[in-house]
Amino acid sequence: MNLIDQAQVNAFFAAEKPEYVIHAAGLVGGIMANSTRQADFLYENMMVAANVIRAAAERGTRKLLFLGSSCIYPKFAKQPIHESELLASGLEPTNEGYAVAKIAGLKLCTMYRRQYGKDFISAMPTNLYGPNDNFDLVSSHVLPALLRKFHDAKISGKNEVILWGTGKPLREFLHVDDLADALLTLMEKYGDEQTINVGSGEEVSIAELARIVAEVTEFQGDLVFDSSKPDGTPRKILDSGRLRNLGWEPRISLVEGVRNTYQWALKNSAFT
Ligand code: GFB
Repeated sequence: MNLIDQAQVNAFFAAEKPEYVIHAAGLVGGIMANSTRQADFLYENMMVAANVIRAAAERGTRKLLFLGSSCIYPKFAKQPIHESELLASGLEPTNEGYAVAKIAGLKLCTMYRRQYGKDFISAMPTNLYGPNDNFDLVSSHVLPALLRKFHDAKISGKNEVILWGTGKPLREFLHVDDLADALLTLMEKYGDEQTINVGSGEEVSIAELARIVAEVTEFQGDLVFDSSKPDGTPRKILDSGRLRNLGWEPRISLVEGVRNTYQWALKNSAFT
């Protein structure tokens, strides 16, 4: 089904009448994909959100959870970022299109709650990674990209890997299995109009992440940072206190998560 096509979405909801909807679909990517395809990222993610949320409201969905991303917050938001920072100042330019689409989606959930009394909620995860990730070297996020780069360099005997930017930006990472667990907690226990953050609380610099990936992939060469490529936002660690108050805690550490993602990628030939 093409979620951009409202007629197809309406036909699906009319036929299936889903009681519960977790909206995790969208056009997603890392800093390069976001910064070079801003119109696509804004249009496609806005259309998908509008179609699914509207159809769910019209077909009696009991609860809908809309997923956004930590990039909805201002570039220079106070860290750790509390949900109240939303729209407090300007966005990070490299992913403005995606961020505006996700802000529109979370606001649509809020407005359906206010006008029609719908139990529609939204959650903003931090940078996600894990099995079934996108390992394409241009469109992917940093963690899968580094797994592939270091693996390929080790296999081909190269003694250096080129990374984008300066390596200085800080990022928080959350394994998708921890995210799935958080979403079940939210579906069971959360019913407020304010969006809610889903973060691990564990942040590293890109250079530190590269060292973790080098150790996991047993790459022993040099790291070269290409500062002609964008760094993006300097830091975006989330304040996930409101979610922790619901009893959720992440269980997968970054090193353990990188290790199991690498094992999954090898087993599923994800680098070819
Ligand atoms: O994960 P990433 O692409 O997106 O980049 P963001 C994170 C950081 O890693 C940036 C650096 O500072 C990149 O310069 N980096 C270093 C690399 N080497 C690489 C590489 O080989 N590939 C990639 N991709 N990055 C995204 C948003 O921002 O965060 C999305 O664009 C979404 O919309 C996602 O919100 C969660 O973390 O900068």
